Amino acid sequence: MTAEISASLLQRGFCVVRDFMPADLVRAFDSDYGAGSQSGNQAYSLGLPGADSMARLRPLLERLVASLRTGAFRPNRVGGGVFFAIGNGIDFGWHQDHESFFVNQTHRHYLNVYLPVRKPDPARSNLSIVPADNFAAVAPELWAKLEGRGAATVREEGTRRFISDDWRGGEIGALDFALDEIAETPELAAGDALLLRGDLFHRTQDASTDRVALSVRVSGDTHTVTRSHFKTSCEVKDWFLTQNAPMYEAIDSVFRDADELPLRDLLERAFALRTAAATESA
Ligand SMILES: O=C(O)CCC(=O)C(=O)O
Ligand SMILES: [Fe+2]
Repeated sequence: MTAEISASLLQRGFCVVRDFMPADLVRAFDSDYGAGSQSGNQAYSLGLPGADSMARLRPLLERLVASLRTGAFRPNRVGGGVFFAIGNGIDFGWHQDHESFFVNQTHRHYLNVYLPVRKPDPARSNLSIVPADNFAAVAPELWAKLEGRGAATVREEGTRRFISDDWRGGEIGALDFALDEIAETPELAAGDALLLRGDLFHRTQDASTDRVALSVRVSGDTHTVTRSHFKTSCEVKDWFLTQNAPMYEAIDSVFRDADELPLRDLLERAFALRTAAATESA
């Protein structure tokens, strides 16, 4: 099973693991969602899970991460989780994730563990995704520019369709086909896990049911991140920075003292600063 997961993440960029979470933990997350705690990120409305449920999920994630250790795709650092809920207005078009790219600066070893915890209909309100091999088969040159990356959105202007670069501004390339033509939509039930590489394009399948999914991110944290990447921006990135200002200010202050450092050090220093700030303002 482990070898299969590693191989599909490498070749296709995703993999479904059925019944990843036991039913009682799914129920605990569903009731966490009901308690209504919200992240301070104003870019979208994200719910926050409880610390107890996350502590119970963590060993399952650590086991998954350990099983990927010898593969060519090696996320290693389990982060926090957020809820993507249709009831909170989540209904995204085609994109590669933005904020994880602004922080990690690459999606080479970045994994989204996407876990529906309230799922009225397995056939609806899933994530539609564009598998890496499907993209590479129809547009190899464009996919070569996108693989391992993030912060990109499919946009339309009149009849023209293109992929915008929401990190540096401008566009990455034109699309002469719709991503829907090469997309796949794995059917998920509550408790299943969709493992999804950070560089895959994905969108909300539909907003017709009251679905809630927990998304936990696993970073590869050994590569070097640079001030110059962090300082590179455009209108869209500038907007994200203002919507989640305390986090980006903490990162900015780490880069005041360092041109570059391993991602793991950036995350630890920025987290320490934010904790200190929270204590001061409490
Ligand atoms: O839950 C959704 O519909 C969107 C989730 C998403 O974009 C993500 O997990 O990055
Ligand atoms: Fe996303």
